[in-house]
Amino acid sequence: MELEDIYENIEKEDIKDTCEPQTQSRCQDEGKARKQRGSRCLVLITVSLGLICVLLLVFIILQHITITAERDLIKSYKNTVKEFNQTINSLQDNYTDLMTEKHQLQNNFSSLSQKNLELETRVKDLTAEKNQLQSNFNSLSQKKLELETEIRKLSDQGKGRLFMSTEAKSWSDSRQYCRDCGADLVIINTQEKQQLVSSLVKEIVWIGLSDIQQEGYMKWVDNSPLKQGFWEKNEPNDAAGNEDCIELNPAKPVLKNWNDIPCSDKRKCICDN
Ligand SMILES: [Ca+2]
Ligand SMILES: [Ca+2]
Repeated sequence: MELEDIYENIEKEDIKDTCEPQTQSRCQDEGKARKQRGSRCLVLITVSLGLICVLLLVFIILQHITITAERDLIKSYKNTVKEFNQTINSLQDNYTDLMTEKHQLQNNFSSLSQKNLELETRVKDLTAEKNQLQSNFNSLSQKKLELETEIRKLSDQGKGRLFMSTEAKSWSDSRQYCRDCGADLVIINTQEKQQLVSSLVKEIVWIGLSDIQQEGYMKWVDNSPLKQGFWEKNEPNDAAGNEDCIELNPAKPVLKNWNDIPCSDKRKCICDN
């Protein structure tokens, strides 16, 4: 049964119960008015319920939108956190690599510092050696100047002209070569002349000294006796009893470069006129 019918029946019952026959017409008018008011109430209730439904629907939609937005936001947060963690892990890996590289560079730096110290020490040693060599060079230059001065002095004094033969011969043949040139084998009777002859020759040569005439009695070619000898160590030794002629070896120390050898050996010679 519909609500409108129920209201109508109730009203009819009310009218039947309350109206007298003589006032039947007026009662019908009142019933109609009540019926109209009931219809308005019904419409009002229906409209209210509709509005409530619409409001509920709007509320539900808004809630749905809000929840969806929050869910998307949470999802976005999760992605951000995940990316942040990945970035942290990547940075940690980079940090580890950089620390390893730093240690390697520190080791390289230590090694290079050690090498630098060694090179500095080496440079100091070489500098000291260079200074020593420079000093020696200066000393030798000074000696060279002195020898050149001595050569000029000897030349100026007209004490003869030294020259070397071009062919290796025995001591006697070499002396004959000098004589054929108007000279004789060189006589060395001073330290200065020993230094001069030693500086002039580059190979072993005969000089004008021998003990041919009497063993152990050294004489120059002008028959003057030997006063000062510049012998090698343990010379003269007259080895095998057959060493009577004297050679000068410029490769030996300048004041210790004489040796007695067999006169038949072949050498170039120094002549002095
Ligand atoms: Ca001898
Ligand atoms: Ca000897």
